[in-house]
Amino acid sequence: MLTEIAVPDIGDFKDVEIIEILVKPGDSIKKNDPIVTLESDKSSVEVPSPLEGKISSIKVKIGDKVSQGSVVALVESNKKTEKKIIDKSEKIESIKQKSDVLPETENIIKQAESTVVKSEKKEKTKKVYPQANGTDIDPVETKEWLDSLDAVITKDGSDRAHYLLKKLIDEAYKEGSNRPLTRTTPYINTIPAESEKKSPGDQNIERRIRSLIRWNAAAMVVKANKKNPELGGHIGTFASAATLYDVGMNHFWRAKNNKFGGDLIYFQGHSAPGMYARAFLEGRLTAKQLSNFRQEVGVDGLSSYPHPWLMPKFWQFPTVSMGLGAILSIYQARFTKYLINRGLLKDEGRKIWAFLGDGEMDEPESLGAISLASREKLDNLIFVINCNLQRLDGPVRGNGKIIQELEGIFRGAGWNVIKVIWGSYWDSLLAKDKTGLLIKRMNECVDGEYQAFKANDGAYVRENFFGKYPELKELVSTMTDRDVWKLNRGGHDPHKVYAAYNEAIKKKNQPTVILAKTIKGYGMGKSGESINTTHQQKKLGEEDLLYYRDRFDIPLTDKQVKNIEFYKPDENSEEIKYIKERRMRLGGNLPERSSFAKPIKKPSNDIFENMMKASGSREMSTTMALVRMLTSLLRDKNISPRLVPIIPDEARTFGMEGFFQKIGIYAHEGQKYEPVDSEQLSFYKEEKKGQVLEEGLTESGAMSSWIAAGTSYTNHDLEMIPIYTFYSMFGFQRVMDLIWAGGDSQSRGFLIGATAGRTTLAGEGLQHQDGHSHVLASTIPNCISYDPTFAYELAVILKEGLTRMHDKQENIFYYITVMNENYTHPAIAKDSEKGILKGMYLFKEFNNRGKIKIQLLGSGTILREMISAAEILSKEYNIDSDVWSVTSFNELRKDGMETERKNLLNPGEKPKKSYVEKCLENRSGPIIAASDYIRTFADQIRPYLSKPFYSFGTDGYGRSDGRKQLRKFFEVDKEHIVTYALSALAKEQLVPSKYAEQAIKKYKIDKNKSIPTEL
Ligand SMILES: Cc1ncc(C[n+]2csc(CCOP(=O)(O)OP(=O)(O)O)c2C)c(N)n1
Ligand SMILES: [Mg+2]
Repeated sequence: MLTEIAVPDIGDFKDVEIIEILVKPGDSIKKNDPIVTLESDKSSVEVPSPLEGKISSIKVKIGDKVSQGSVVALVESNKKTEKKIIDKSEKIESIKQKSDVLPETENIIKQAESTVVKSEKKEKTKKVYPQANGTDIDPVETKEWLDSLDAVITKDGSDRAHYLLKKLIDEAYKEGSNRPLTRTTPYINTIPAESEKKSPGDQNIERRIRSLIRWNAAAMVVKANKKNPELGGHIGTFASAATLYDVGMNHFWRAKNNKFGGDLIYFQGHSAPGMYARAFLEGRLTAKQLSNFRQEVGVDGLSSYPHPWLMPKFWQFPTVSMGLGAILSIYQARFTKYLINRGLLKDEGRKIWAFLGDGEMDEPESLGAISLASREKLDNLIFVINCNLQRLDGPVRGNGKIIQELEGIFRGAGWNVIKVIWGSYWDSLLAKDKTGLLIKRMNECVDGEYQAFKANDGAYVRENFFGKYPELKELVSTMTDRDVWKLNRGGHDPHKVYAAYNEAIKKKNQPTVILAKTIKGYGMGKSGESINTTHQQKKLGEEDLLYYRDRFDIPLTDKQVKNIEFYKPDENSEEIKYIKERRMRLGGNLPERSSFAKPIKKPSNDIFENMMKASGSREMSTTMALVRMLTSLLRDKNISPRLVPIIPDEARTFGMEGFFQKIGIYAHEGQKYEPVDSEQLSFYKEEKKGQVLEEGLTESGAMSSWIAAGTSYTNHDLEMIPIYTFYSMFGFQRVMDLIWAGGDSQSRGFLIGATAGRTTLAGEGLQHQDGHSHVLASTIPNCISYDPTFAYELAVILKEGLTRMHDKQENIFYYITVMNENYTHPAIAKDSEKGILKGMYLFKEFNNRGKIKIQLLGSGTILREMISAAEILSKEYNIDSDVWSVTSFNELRKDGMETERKNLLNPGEKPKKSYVEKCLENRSGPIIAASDYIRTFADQIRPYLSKPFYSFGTDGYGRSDGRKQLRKFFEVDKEHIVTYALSALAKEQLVPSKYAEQAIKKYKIDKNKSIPTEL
């Protein structure tokens, strides 16, 4: 039967233009295949077919205006008509007309009203309880309760005990008592000693290996600093974390190989020496490389911190800017699940581990995304926070306890928290502590005291920790001071760490955080153990080095120690065999960066074809042009699955809501509700296989997703094409550090600064109007940035970007600004592609008037002001001009810089010309350049020009007004350009100065107005 395909509910829009017809009569179509594309001035969406069949006829043509219900095509189908969407909306409409309140709603209201009356009548009995004030008012009763609990644990296990406790708490809450504080648990290990899974490793060998790694890591820093005291480095951090890394390396972290994708480890940035020291024992780095730690210029040295840019075969994740490792790893874990749920990656149970400092947790980026991790049930994510109680200057929480604080925060956010506070030597003391006094003492000490205990000795601990209560002093009375000193912290106990890791990897449906208590500068003795200056200790004297050697039994002679020699046992030694065997079992080496991703085939040319044509009288913004191109790319079978549109709650602003329905919003649990706009074409469709990453209001999170997707070619051997579209002001300015890390990570992808430009975004004012993102973008070496004006420029840039990043696999990324100003777009001029990509091309020549000429360079929407200015100059003043579209002052500068450098280094050779010079050298007249960004943007080409050059831009804070007013205020409107052009020509004595004076009057330009940076 014949069925009509009609335009569904398209929200508030009416009379929307058909811009594409995607089928023709005779075509077989499947359900959801796009039939036509509609475009309003706000967005561009495809109308999908509600049924399968064969197109019988098309009822519209391009340019027609349609509204909800307009028939666009007839389809021959076997099934019954599926005019479901419209039918349903009609039904709801009829219900609405009958009564304002639905009958069900009325019933609910009635029921609610009746209970309110009843509950008011209920008399509350007020009970008076004795005030406990933290003391036990009835120890016998307490004991009975505790005995009962003990019995339940013994008989039915801890899960049952937990259930009963929860029941009691819920009951107490219902009865009106304060809810007991469950944010934190006592200051003891989460895993009781008897439940620990013991490490299967050979502890003697592992200890020896760990000691060697410790030594070599410290020696590397000391050696570098002896060579050149400028070099810096850290010993204390890795010294505190060595066991945490070693247990992972020996037993847990699986490397990438041809059978498995590999776990991903975010190493704490300044613990890098430890990773190098292990790689040295594994035979991956040489002693010479270790000797060149922090020396990367002209020698085969090692980066100070993890930098994939500088050590692209070793480091995977740049982490040393505190906080970035945390947020990046969370979004990495989420992106891994995204790829799995979209069916692009096999679920191999890979884990993402992030090593973080306790001081680092104060960074907003460290904690800012933890709720996403639990909400998305990221059980592939494990945080290990090295709680050595110190940061750079002093204690992290001298007056409190960082472990307890973090426990509360992470538990509150829904994480599985495992505290590893005490080492095995404490187990027997805790077992003997029947009254709970030891735990009480553990709870009451603050971190400042815990730090002091380890900065002193056993006698001090006996006196100041145990000594507070006679019973506790008695508890350790048979122990020597040395024994007391040996009471170790959990993070230094390989068994405790093993047990925690083992639980963490098994946890389902929750991310895990391991809070490991350690000692900063562990083993450094007086030179740096647990003292406030530990962090920056990079020079160890001979005495300190000898102490360190003895402390860890390093088989080096005094002389070797004084020479700060590295130590690596023979290849056939137990240690080397063990370390290699462990890594072999775990699939290979870590860290290691590689990529076996296949390139993505470049899209066919016709995807961009439409954009190369003139838009006729049809006005559109470059944002809309971008949306159209993305929509077309989503029809390319090679590109489509790899596109990752990322949006931080701004899709509607950019007209991208059409993607919601077309490719779905990623939601790991699908959609559990019927969206309020389910009747509409662009309804809010969440699904497990959804492609859009709708991040909500988090530019940092969105940027982290972009990096995860942009580095997927190395971390998952799968190239993806992230396109993160943001309010341009909230891009570089807001998350520059993450973008920098994205560059360091060698991410590939597109960053789109939308609603860009200081005067193009009207109305929003000072905090929104971006006039400098391009300048910020220019500081990132592998970022290629463009400020295009016309749709065809954007198309050329996008096409080239895809080719360079995914066909040629260059490790670059693109920053492109798009605007929301609507105007018509001309067709691409012949042979302008190269110029568009290089940064400028001749857009138009005004040549028919006289002899006087001026060069006008415009970028973004200000190019249009330039074109208008050129028309005025031509018509009213007989002045000719060449109008250049500058797509990238940043690219022009790069080329200028490079050319200038080459010329200076080859003084005897004929100087080469920069591209901008070549464009302008045979053109006459002064040069005027303007953009919607601060003058610095256009100024970048000044050194490479031999003619008088004037640049204009939007320096100063933005403000609210319409575009015309704003451009007048910032002096980048056509009137100012005409005036300044006349003035520049007068300065060259090409025209009389009265022209400019007249223009100033004519355009009512206030000469006495301050420059906008002052207003
Ligand atoms: C954003 C940022 N700010 C400052 C620093 C300098 N810095 C490096 S490590 C450090 C202290 C880190 O303390 P913590 O996180 O506790 O690590 P620990 O060395 O104690 O393991 C500081 C301030 C940095 N790397 N990044
Ligand atoms: Mg610390």
